[in-house]
This record gives sequence, structure tokens and C-alpha cells, in this order.
Amino acid sequence: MSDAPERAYEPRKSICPFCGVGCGVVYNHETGKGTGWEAPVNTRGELCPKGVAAFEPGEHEDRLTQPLVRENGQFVTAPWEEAIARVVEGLEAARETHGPESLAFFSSSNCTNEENYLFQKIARALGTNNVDNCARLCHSSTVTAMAERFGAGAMTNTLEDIPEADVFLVTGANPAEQHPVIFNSYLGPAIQDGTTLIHVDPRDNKTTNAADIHLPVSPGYDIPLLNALAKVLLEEDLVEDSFVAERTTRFEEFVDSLADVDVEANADLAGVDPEKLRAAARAYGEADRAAAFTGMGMSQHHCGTDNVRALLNLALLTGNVGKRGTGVNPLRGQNNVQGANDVGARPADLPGYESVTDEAARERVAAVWGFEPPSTPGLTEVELTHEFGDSVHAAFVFAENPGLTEPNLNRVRREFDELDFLVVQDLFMTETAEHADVILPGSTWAEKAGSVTNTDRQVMRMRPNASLPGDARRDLDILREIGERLTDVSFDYDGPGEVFDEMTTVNPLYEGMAYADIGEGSLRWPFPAGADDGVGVLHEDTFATGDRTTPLLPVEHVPPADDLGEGELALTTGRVLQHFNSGAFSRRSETLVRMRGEDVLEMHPADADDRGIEDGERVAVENDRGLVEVAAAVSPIITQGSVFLTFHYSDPATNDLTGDALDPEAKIPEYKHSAVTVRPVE
Ligand SMILES: Nc1nc2c(c(=O)[nH]1)N[C@H]1C(S)=C(S)[C@@H](COP(=O)(O)OP(=O)(O)OC[C@H]3O[C@@H](n4cnc5c(=O)[nH]c(N)nc54)[C@H](O)[C@@H]3O)O[C@H]1N2
Ligand SMILES: Nc1nc2c(c(=O)[nH]1)N[C@H]1C(S)=C(S)[C@@H](COP(=O)(O)OP(=O)(O)OC[C@H]3O[C@@H](n4cnc5c(=O)[nH]c(N)nc54)[C@H](O)[C@@H]3O)O[C@H]1N2
Ligand code: SF4
Ligand SMILES: [Mo]
Repeated sequence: MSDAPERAYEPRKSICPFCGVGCGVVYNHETGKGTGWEAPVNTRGELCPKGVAAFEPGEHEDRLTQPLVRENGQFVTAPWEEAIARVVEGLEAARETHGPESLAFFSSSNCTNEENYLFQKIARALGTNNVDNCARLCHSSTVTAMAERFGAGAMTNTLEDIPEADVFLVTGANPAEQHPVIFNSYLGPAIQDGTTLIHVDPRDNKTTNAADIHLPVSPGYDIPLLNALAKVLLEEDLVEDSFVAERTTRFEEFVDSLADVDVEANADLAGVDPEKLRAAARAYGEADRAAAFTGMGMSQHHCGTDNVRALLNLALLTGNVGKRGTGVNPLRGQNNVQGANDVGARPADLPGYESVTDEAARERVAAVWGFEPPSTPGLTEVELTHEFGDSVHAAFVFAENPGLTEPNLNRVRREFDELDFLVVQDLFMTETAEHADVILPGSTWAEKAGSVTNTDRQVMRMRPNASLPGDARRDLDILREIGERLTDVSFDYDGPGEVFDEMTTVNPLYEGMAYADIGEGSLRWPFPAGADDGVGVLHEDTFATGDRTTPLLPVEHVPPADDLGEGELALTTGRVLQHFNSGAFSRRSETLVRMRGEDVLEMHPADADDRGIEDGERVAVENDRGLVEVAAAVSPIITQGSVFLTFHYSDPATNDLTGDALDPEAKIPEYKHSAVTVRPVE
């Protein structure tokens, strides 16, 4: 560990390390902060506060600048040679004793396409598909539902065409805070010009401020709400018959499934005003073009896949797919969550989403790799943690902090102690790294080159702006060396360009792209032969499944995993503008900490009154999994019966309270509904 690292800067056009919007950021010598450049997304160089602050965490005194190894329970610094030798020894020992499936690889949506590609290749060269990334925790359910219906899980539309919509239906997402440049530069101007915004969210947040209709759904009750919207579309003849006839199947069955749906009763169950719900259905159904956006409020439930299925029905009923200004658009999480998945850091998929069970796909990959990837799908992120000490004995965690961001942390902490060997490649001493045997100090975004793929499928290039502090190394170099030493395969690439170009030969989505061609612009997938920069609006004539039609699917309400007992409230969790995920970066940025310090519990005045809680008072939020103490922020911005915490802080850690329930198909945790009691701290 070190004091504040010295770094030399040279401004070069790169991409913001925070969210999936993918704004261009460059170091500015005058301000010592980030400045926007006129990049593919932030075309006027606009940034949100996180982009401006993006260089600060790399300079923080907590920065790890030397490898650490555990000696007699304590971390001591070690030369790289020794640290890497221990990694090779630790992973090999588990593999020899328990087989390749005893290894777990946590890849990173915070890191580049090239790093993720090498990381999954290492796992597969060792004989396991146990490689996943934290997209599992964000949009895995969305991707499952969308891939099933449309053949692709990504945004159906592009930022460029979306402002053509007459209506935006934003559900379970708060883009004004989580995707600020999309909201301010693409949605906002359209709203100013008359596009109607419908916001479905239990909280009245910055996105709601711009909304025409707000449906404050009770957490976990989106299916009754979405089914009621579908019912109004049917009752009021707002279905686009020609689209339903030409592009969908199973319409009659779907109509039958809604026969017993009573709009008023469903609205009541979802906690929203039936008249407002009807108004929302009319606005969406009558619009010439309506674009839906979906986020964590929909995806992070144990019925997350079904939630999104219910939303897809609305788009299909109204013909809002395959045209400009329409679609179903998941707003992706980190700067490379789209890319980490595209390049194969997934347990059931090879690069380009070809299934590991598909023999022809494995053979195609083998022709390039020189070995055949294993054919049994691996385990997903939370499943892997739950197997620590049982079937999994060694883990490599690259640029993730599951020790803080997975649900039910008291269990997760115990699980980490069950491992025989853990290596963590990060920038700071994280809650996960505290359990490690070896910690490898990697590079921040500001010190690396490579490509990332943003939320609307644009592949863009990052360039180093800063020198590496101390003995820290570039992530790609660390992975290359581990790959060389640990596997029988050559990892002798001369840099990200060579890795990218190999990746395009095994990944059908990126086939034909060349690293050099990205330049300061972007290349978008899919990228058919002869395309200049890729396909914008997906599913125009046929869905990506290859079919012209897709079914309408009946969806039934699934009650949340935690029952609410007498006096209990529904805790939902999420984000604020100034902080980011585990807080690794945002809590190490003076600019952002100044904007927002501690976490608070958002609580409705009626719920506070019932419990004798005053605004600002410290409260205990508790269930049988854990206890969190914070100050209450009493205000009607949150719907009665629910409370809200972020998960951006480590002390207290909100995920002490969240539970183990997973969506049966996508395996996403239920971060958005936990039963808790709230009382003043004595
Ligand atoms: N500032 C900032 N930006 C970020 C991030 C960050 O941490 N901070 N993280 C990035 C990442 S990794 C991701 S995945 C994205 C996520 O971006 P979002 O999806 O916008 O993130 P959340 O705040 O988790 O959830 C969105 C909204 O869902 C609402 N909600 C809660 N429960 C329910 C429910 O049951 N139903 C419905 N309909 N709504 C509900 C919450 O009140 C919240 O306003 O943001 C990315 N961008
Ligand atoms: N309660 C609750 N929990 C949640 C969620 C929620 O809404 N509610 N959301 C979930 C979601 S959507 C997500 S995506 C996850 C996020 O969970 P995580 O991925 O665990 O969190 P992050 O903060 O994005 O990043 C983790 C680590 O990456 C390191 N890092 C960043 N960049 C680099 C790099 O370039 N190189 C190296 N070597 N390290 C780097 C950081 O220092 C940090 O320690 O959290 C999930 N957890
Ligand atoms: S909107 Fe996202 S990508 Fe753009 S500056 Fe803010 S955090 Fe970075
Ligand atoms: Mo995420």
C-alpha cells in the first residue's frame, strides 16, 4: 500500500469508466479533472459529475501499488514473480485435487473487451466454463427474456433514433441519475419537444420530475401492473392488429390469459391509481412510436425474467419493435457490461452468445484457439459463491467485489472463508480482497488501452492518460502472464489490438470489425459484411432469432420471495447520481463525496409516524439476515410501505439485508425486495 501515487498525465481520448452510456473523457491539465470530448455518444462533450471525477480514484492514497501475499494470516508485499507463482500454484493445486470445475472465475464489466476475452479464455483453457461477470446481477433476466423472444438481449434501438418516440415508458430505471447523459442529451430534449414520459418506479426521483404520468408501483408488483396495461390495450382497442398478425403468434392464448385480469384489482395490488394506469396504457397504445426502457427495478427480482416478458408483450401488442423511436431498451450498467458478455465471460456461452453445448460452435472456436472449450455450462455468479468449499475450492476475482455487492453478505463472508485459494486483481483493498491469498494490483481505466462496448452496442476505444503508479501493472499484461504460465496455450499477444482482432474471428457479432478501424468513432454490432458501422434498429423484418414472428407469452404474478410480516416494510435498494456500485471509485473521489456523504434510509412519513421516527433520526433496519444503522430521510418521495437504501457504502453494508432468492432461469438475485423492520436506535 502507498501514499497518494505520483502519476504523469498525457491527455488521450478515452471512455468514461463508470456507466454503460460510454461518454468520451480525457484528462484536462487545467482543471486536473476529466473533460468530455466530442465522442460518439456525448457528441457535444457533455459529461455527468462522475465523468468529471473519473481520474480521482486512481490517485487515491488507498491505491494498491505492489502485489500482496498472505503470510501467517497477514498481507505482506511480494515481488510480481512470487505473487504470480503463488497464483499458478493455488489454482493448479485445486484443479489437480478436485478437477477443473473446482475453479471459479469472476470476470469484470468494469474492464475491457480484450481483458474479458483473455480471462474467459484462461478459464476455458483450464477446462471449466465457471466464468461469469456481474451482468448476472443486473440484466441477466432482461437478456434471458429478450433473447427468448427476439434472439438478442441488447437494446433493440439506438440512442440516435430513440428521440423520435412520442412516448417513453421507463420502468424500473432512473436514467436521470444512472444514465445521465442519455437522459439529458437524448430523452430530455424529446420530452421538451412533447414526448410523453411515463415512469414506473416506487420512488419519485429525478426521472419522475420530468414525467407526465408516474405509477409508484410497490416493489415486486410489476407483473400485475404490466398485465393491467395489456388488458387496457385490449379493452380499448389499442392493439396494432397488423403487427400482431404479421409478427406475433399465440395472440388468442394471450388474450385468454388476461380474461380474469381486473384492471382495478391489479392496480390496487400494484399500489397505483387505476385511472393513472389507464392513462398510461392509452398514451403508450395510442402513440405512433413508443420506446420502452427497463432497468434494475424490473430485472432484480426472483421473477425478473417474467417481469421483462410482461413488458415485451406490451411492445409486441402495439407494434413497437423494429422501427425507429420504439423498442425495448435495457439501459446497461458499467462501461463494458455489454462487451464483457459479448466476448464470452458467461458460463453457458462462448464469445458471441453461441452456446457451449453447440458442438459446431465449439469446433469453430477450437479452430482458432487450438483447444476445444468444455461443453458443460458453468455455474453463475451467486451460485458459484454458494458452492465455495463444496464443489468450488479456488477462485480468481478480477475487478469485482462480490464480498460487498452480492446478496446476503453474512453468508457470502462465510463462503469466502471456505475457499482453499483466492486471488483478487483489483486497485484497492476490497471486502473481497480481505479474504484473498494473493492480491494483484491492476490498472485503472486511466492507465489502460482497449475497447469497450456501450449500451447501444457501440464498440469504442480507451486510451491511457496516466502512468502506472508504483509496481502496479496493466490488467491485460497480468492476464497474459497468468495465461502463459497457467495454461498450455500461448497468451503472447502484443497488445489489445491483437487480442481484439483474434476475438472477432471467434465472435460472430464482431466478425469483420478491426481494432484499427474503430479510431475515435465506434463500430456497432451486429456488423454484417459490407456494413460501414453496423446495424442500428434491430428486428426490422425478422427477429434476431431468424424468424419473422415471436410469441406473445402469458405471464402470471409471482409474489416476492420474502413475505411481509406484521409491521414489516419492503426494502428496495438501488443507486444515486453521485455514487457508483460498490463505491470503490465514487467513495474515493473528493468531488463526489462532497456531493453526497453518508447513506440514508428513504421512508414515507406515514411509516415513520407509525414507528415514532423523526426525519434525520438514526434507525435500525433489520431482518433475520442482518442489521444496518443509518439516518432516516422521511419524505413522501417513496411509496408508503417501502423503504430504500443504496448499496454504495461498505459500513453499513446494505447487502447484509438482501436475500438468497434467485430467478430460476437467469439466476439474478432479488435485490429489490426484502422484508425488514425499522425502529429508532435506542
Ligand atoms: N450514478 C450511478 N449510475 C449508475 C450506477 C451507479 O451505481 N450509480 N450503476 C450502473 C449499473 S451497474 C447499473 S446496472 C445501472 C442501473 O440503473 P437503474 O436500473 O436505473 O438502477 P437502480 O437505481 O438500481 O434501479 C432503478 C429504479 O428502480 C426502482 N425500483 C425499485 N424497486 C422496483 C420495483 O419493484 N419495480 C420497479 N418498476 N421499479 C423499482 C428504484 O426506485 C430505482 O429508481 O446503472 C449504472 N449507472
Ligand atoms: N443491494 C444491491 N446490490 C447490488 C445491486 C443493487 O441494485 N442493489 N446491483 C448489482 C449490480 S447491477 C451490479 S453491476 C453489481 C456491481 O458489483 P461489483 O462489480 O462488485 O462492483 P463495482 O463497484 O462495479 O466494481 C468492483 C471492483 O472493480 C474494481 N475495478 C474497477 N475498475 C478496475 C480496473 O480497471 N481494473 C481492476 N483490476 N479493478 C478495477 C474496483 O476497484 C472495485 O473493487 O452490484 C450488484 N449489487
Ligand atoms: S453518463 Fe455515464 S458514461 Fe457519461 S460521464 Fe456520466 S457516468 Fe460517465
Ligand atoms: Mo449493474
